[in-house]
Amino acid sequence: MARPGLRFLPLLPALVLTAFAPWVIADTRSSVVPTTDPGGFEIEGDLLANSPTLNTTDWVPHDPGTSTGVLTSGGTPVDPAHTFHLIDAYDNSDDVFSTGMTLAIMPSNWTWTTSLAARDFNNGLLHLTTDQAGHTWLFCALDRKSTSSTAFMSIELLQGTLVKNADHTFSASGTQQGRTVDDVLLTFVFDPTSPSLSAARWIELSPGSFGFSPFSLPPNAFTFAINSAGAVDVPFGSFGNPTLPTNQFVELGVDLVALLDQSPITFQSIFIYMRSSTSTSSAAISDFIAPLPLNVRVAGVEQAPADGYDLRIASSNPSSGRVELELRLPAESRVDLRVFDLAGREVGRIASGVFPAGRTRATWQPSRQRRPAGLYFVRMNTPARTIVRRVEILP
Ligand SMILES: [Ca+2]
Ligand SMILES: [Ca+2]
Ligand SMILES: [Ca+2]
Repeated sequence: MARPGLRFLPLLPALVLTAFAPWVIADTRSSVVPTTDPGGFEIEGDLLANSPTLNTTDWVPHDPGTSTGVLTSGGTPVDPAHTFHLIDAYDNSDDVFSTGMTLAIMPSNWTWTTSLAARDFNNGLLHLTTDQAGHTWLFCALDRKSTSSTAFMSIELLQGTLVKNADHTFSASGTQQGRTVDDVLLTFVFDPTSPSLSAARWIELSPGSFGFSPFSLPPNAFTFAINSAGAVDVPFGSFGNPTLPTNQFVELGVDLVALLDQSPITFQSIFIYMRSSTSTSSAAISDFIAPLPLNVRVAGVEQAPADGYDLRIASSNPSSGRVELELRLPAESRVDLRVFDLAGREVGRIASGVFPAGRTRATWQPSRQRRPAGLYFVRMNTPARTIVRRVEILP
């Protein structure tokens, strides 16, 4: 279903390294995200609106306060175009991946069975909304039955369709047996003492060889919280109970703008599943929630931003060496142009000074010895605006 009301403006992502060393940001980051939901959406580790912060939106209604839930107390989405309540079976009636399924097996080859999940979900809550800057946010809340081990919760955003079939297979339309270059995989590590969120992107690692490649989440582009402080109310029920015990609930929010580069992209499916580790290849996959069909168009920003500032990669990207850049300024302006690696280390200063209005060319020539192949960010700073573009340097 189309969501014409949503607008997605991309920005800076990153990739690189190996498929085995995800860029992980640890820390619990409770916050009220300034979305257009009344009062903003509160990510603090419970489901109740107006609590503890008054007049903030959350998953379910709660008095007192002026804001409300995006679901009813019974768990029904108030706006079914933007909020989804996925319900998964639990205990022995659950649909789970067959033994031997891993993240390295392509979706078209996955199979499932019915049994008790090693790591069990019951509810998956999703809410797509927009912040005051026009960025689209994806909020997700998940429960888990067991606290006996760390849970690795995956949220995969696929450009292709993904359907669970009655004959215990899946049908997936993505280009590489179900996945498509630039599909996104978010992973929440539910470790109560060290929770973290990481992201990876499906890329062509070498000609004909594909895999997930980690990329950093910009610091202001995500938030998450678990119920480490105690049980939380779940009015519509979780694993048959009206509350979820300590450390069995997580909610997170991601600014989708920050996951994307300049290229427009459409996600047609969102798929939530558990896996056994952070590995994006060998991890066993266990419980899943039936994939949700979406049609979320994330517009590119090849079109210059309305204020006239822009930074474009004028040479091919990925690049085998020299990177040509084009700066666009609506007025004479001080500009600082630098390059950073995935860890945020500055690796190059391209230009610094006052530049004229209009278009100016600049060049970054990475040193082959000091700048290994991988992903870099080019950042243009002006007093009015900061723009970051992703550049991939090929081996
Ligand atoms: Ca909350
Ligand atoms: Ca399931
Ligand atoms: Ca389940």
